[in-house]
Amino acid sequence: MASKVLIVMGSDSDLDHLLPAVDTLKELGVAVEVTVASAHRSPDRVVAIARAARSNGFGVVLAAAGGAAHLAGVFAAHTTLPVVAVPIAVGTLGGVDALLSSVQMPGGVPIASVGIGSGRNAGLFAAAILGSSDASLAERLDAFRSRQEAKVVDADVKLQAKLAARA
Ligand code: RP5
Repeated sequence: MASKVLIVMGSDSDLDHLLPAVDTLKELGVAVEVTVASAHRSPDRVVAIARAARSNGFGVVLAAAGGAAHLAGVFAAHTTLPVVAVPIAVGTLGGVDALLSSVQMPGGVPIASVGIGSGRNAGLFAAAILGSSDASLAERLDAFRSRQEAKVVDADVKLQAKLAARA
């Protein structure tokens, strides 16, 4: 069963935005690998990685790029694995350019996209995709949601105490 997540970044300068995805996937016990490949600076490398991704055991790809981001779309052109874009904020347009490049793919080779710089959500979404055919991972995702919910409840308890102290 394909159980690994591949994170491909257009530049090593994108890494900080992807670390939350790496950390989240590790927390969920999902194997993840990160590599750099640029659709315009190293197009042959992107094609080679994309074509080998499925046979290398990957089930989902997160493709992060900034500017006129085309990495996710180019990657998806060379694999039928699900590809999720992570638009990165660089330059004068603050990531809106990368977001629109990601969500406005012409018909035929779809990709999904998370929000600008949303590495954590990208990791969670990749886990959800793999979890759709992995009951054990689905259970870990349920446990993650429960921990997350408990933090909200805990925050509310503290908030109520703080407000009561002001009265
Ligand atoms: C994109 O250009 C990369 O994904 C990065 O977000 C942006 C800037 O790259 P560097 O100039 O920092 O290498 O292709």
